[in-house]
Amino acid sequence: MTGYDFPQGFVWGTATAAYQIEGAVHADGRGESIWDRFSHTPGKTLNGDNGDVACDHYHRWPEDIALMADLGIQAYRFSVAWPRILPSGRGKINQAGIDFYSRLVDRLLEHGITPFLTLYHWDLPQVLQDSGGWPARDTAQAFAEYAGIVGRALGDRVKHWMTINEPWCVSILSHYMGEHAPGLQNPPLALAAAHHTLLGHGWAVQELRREAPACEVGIVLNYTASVPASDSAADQAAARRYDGFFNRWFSDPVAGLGYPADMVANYSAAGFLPDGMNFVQPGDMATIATPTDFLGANYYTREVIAAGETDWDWQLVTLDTERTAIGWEIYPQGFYELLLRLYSHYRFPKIYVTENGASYAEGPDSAGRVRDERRVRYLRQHFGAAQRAISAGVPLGGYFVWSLLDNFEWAKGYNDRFGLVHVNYETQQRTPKDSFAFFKQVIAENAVEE
Ligand code: IFM
Repeated sequence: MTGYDFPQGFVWGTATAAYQIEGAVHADGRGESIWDRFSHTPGKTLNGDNGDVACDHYHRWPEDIALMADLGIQAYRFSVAWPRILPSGRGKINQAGIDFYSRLVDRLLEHGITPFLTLYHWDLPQVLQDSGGWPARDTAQAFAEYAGIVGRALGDRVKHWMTINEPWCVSILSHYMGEHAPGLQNPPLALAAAHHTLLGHGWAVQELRREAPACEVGIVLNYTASVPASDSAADQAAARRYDGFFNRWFSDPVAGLGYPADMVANYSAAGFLPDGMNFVQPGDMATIATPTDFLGANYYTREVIAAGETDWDWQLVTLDTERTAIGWEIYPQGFYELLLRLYSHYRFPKIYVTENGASYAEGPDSAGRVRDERRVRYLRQHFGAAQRAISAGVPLGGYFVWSLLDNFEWAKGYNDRFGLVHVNYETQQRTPKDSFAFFKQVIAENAVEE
C-alpha cells in the first residue's frame, strides 16, 4: 500500500435518488409525492422544472446499470420512492412498485454491484403531508411501517440500508427555510419535523432488524464545516452555534448524546420552542440512538460564520474563494476534519461517505467529449482527504460520488449538473464525462494521487 492507496475491500460507488432521476411519475400506480406537488407550484423551482421525466431512469435503468458496470463501481446507492410502494402512504402495497426495485436489485447483483438502498430521499407521499407531514408524529410511525414493507420485500438481496437522507434538509431546509417541499417557514414545525425524522429513523432501524436480519443499517446525515470568520470570541461562538444548527442537532442524538443543550437554549431564546421540547416523548431518545452499523456522511462545502445581531444567531460570510457552479466553496480540509471528528468524537463504528461531488455545467464539445476537469480536480482533492483520514485511523468503508447522472437538482431544477455522466434532457442521451474516466481509473487502481 502506497500513501495513495485505499484499503483492500474499500467500496467505491455512485449515488442517486428516486425523484431526481426516475421520472415516470404516473407509471404503474405511483402516488403523488410532496415533490410532485411542490415542483408544480409556480415559483417553487428554477424555471418551474419538475421531476416528471427527469432522466427517465424508470425506463432506462438497464442502460444506466450498464454504465455503472463500465465504470466498475462496487456499489450503487439509490433510493426507493415511498409513493411507488404505498401510493396512499400506508396500507395497501403497490406490487408494481416493489417489482420495479426488485428488478433493479437483481440486475445490479448480476453485475456484481452491491445495492445500498435509501428508504427516504424526500419524496413523502402527498397524502401524508396532508395529514400533517413530518411535523406530525404519526408520519414517523408510517415511515417505520414502510421500512418494514421494503425490508421484507428486498431484504433477502439488499444487505445495506439507509433510513433517511439528510434530516437537516427534510426538516430545516423544508419547514424553516422554505426552500424545499413542503416549503414552510415555521421554525417550531421544523424542529418537530427534525425530531420525527430522527424518531422514524430509530423505529425503521428496529423494523429492518426484524424484517431484514443480517443487514447493515445506518442513517445519512449531511455536514457542512462551520469555520469562524475570525479569532474573536463572538465569531467562534457563532460558528459553534451554526455547527449546532447544521451538524450537532442531528449527530448528537443519533450517537446517543441527546439534543445539544446549548442549542436547546439558543432555540428557546430565538422563540423556536414556544412549547419547549414537548415533541420528545419518553423513550424517544433511546429509539433515536438505536445502534446502527454505520453512519452515512454527505459532505460538499463549508460555511464561514461571523457573529450575528443577537447572541443566538450568526451571519454567513462569503469569501472570495473558489466555488463550484452551485456557489459552494471548495474546502477539502473540512472534509478531512469532519471524518476525523465523526470517529474521534462520536465513535461511529464505520463510516461511508454517502455523497460528495461537484456541480459544473460542462456539456459535450463539438467532438462529443465532456471536459470537466474542474470536477476531476474537486474529486481528486476530496478522495485525497478521505485517504488521509483513513491513514489517521478513521474506519471509512466506502465512498459514493454524487452523482452517477446529471439530474433534477430540487429547487435548482436542471441547472446544476452533478453527474459523472452528462444527460441531454431533450434526447436522454447519456455521455460519460472525463470525470467518469478519472473515477474509473481510481476504482481500478484503488488509489488516487492527490
Ligand atoms: O442533489 C442533492 C442530493 O439529493 C442530496 N444531497 C446534496 C445533493 C446536491 O445538492
